[in-house]
Amino acid sequence: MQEKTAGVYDEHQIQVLEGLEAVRKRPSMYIGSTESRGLHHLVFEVVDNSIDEAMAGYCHHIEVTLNKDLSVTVSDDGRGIPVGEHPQQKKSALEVVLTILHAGGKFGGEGYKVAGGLHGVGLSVVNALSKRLEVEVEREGRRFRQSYACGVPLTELKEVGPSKRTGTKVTFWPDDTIFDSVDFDYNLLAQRLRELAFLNKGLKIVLRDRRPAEEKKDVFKFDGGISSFVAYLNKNKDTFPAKPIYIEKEKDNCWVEIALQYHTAYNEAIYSYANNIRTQEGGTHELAFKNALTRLINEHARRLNVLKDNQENLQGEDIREGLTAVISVKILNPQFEGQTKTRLGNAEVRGIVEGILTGELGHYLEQNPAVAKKICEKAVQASRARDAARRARELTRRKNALEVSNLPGKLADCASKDARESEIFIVEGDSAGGSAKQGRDRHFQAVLPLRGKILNVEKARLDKILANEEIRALITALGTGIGDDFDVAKLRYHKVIIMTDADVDGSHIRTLLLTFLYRYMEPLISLGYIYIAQPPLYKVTKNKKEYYLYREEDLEKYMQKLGRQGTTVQRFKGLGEMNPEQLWETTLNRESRTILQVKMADAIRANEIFTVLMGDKVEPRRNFIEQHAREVRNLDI
Ligand code: 0RA
Repeated sequence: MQEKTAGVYDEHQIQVLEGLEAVRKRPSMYIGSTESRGLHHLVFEVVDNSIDEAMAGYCHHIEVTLNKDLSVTVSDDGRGIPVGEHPQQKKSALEVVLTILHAGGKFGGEGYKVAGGLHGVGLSVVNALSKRLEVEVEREGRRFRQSYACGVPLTELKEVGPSKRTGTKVTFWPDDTIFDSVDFDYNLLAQRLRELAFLNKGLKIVLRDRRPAEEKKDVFKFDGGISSFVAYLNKNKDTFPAKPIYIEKEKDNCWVEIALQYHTAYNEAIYSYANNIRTQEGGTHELAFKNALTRLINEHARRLNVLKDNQENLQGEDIREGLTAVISVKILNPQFEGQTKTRLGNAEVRGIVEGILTGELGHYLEQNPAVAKKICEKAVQASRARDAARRARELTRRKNALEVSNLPGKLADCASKDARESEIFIVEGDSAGGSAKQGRDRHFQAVLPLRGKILNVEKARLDKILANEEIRALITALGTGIGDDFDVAKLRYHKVIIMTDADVDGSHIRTLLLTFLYRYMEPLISLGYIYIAQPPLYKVTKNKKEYYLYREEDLEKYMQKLGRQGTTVQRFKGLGEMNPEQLWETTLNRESRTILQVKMADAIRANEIFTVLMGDKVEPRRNFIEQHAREVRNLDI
């Protein structure tokens, strides 16, 4: 073998080198970015290949290990990447997969019935972006091994011994000259691997961290599949029915799995997937689910006389109040559309999902009339509340209360009308509000003081939320409207800065505000418009020189540096204790302040956090707070 390929530098080799060079020159084109997201993408890329093998029915166990030497190993018990010579390329199929762009697993024989789509850029991209990669394949009773550096083979494919099993093991060292950091985040990997285990029922995925002194390990295996997923999403809620409703059926090569369960709170959480990829923008499968559900529940509401003849049909959003659902389809040629390519476009899926849901859920509701009744009654209540909210909105709209032309009295607006340069400080309390109003730069900084605590929107329906004075002032000031009326283009300030005291009440108010923004104006968070101000905790004065300290641990450092003699320390308990100049200098002035941007790493995690922090159950909240008490500064949702 050695002789056969050594020294051969034909057009194929040149193409390979050009391909890998292109990946190394413009990594973001292939993996999105060279920041943390792109780095983790490498792992998911390798795992996706094993998942494909699992979807084809040949792999039952995947292990992902973060090694001490900063490499990552992904191994599976699938059939093993083929090692025979590729007829056109004159090298092993394994080497083709690892060196040629887009040479996924879909060559030779039958290929896969279903293959993971979207980010399938292939193992060759991972190889090109790794300073070293080692692959081991077991199949046909033998074990093979090959090593690469920056995508180029270091060795021939070698047979290294016999084997009684089959599988593939890939270990790679991400190139630290390409990635900003090669430090993997265990929790981020755990979240996606857990999700993949939910989406592929019975598949065992083990994640290990061998970097710290004490090894960490999680085993994800769910025999209930997405039914376990829904139970997990609802784990801190009061739910009905006790076990999620679960549907699984195949038609015309489209495999459909749906799980749903209601809870007593009000938010709707639908997560849809096509070939294991989250379809954030929805698509035909999600539309079909919503349509069929609306039709079914209306039919049952009439049949059960929960909805009278003279009453109008229930609307979809009423039927989905308090619903958690996961929809997963696996199909042959998924078409991804939309701005972020996360909307499923396949038209044929629509009829299939509608048919399956109507048949299966219809059957369930007939068999379980008590559950059917409870769902219908909840929807009727939601519909009443929505009517009340609409009336409240119409009333306030007539009075222009939610219109920009009638800005709230306590808003001190800025002079600029250009949202891109404008910012608004949402300030706790009138006294801090006063200082902020005097201290700000009124050209582009607006101030809205809020009195006391705003309503906990996690425990109230929209009608009650809209009746709340503080929330109305906030909605009007921001200008976007909420719910159906929400329009991000109408946002009046591109920086919305929450400024609360550095105490327990302050963080409570901040969480209430974030909960409201997350549940009713979510795009403001995901588009990065929301910030948290960082006022100082102390002022230290020595020889007429002033130092502002923003972190508890800095106090001792400064005291040692300056000496205790003649040094005075002022602790700011609240924003109100700072005069306008101090507030400007430390917290408002763009030149000198720090503000934290609120980021949303993961929609599922964010939903979970807000449920825990603001929902009904006390026990999970206490646990969460105990767990995270030390890291409150980094609580990004
Ligand atoms: C192509 C064909 C076959 C298996 C694979 C690819 C395969 C690729 C990867 C990547 C990671 N793990 C994998 N496991 C399998 C099947 C060839 C056959 O035996 O018929």
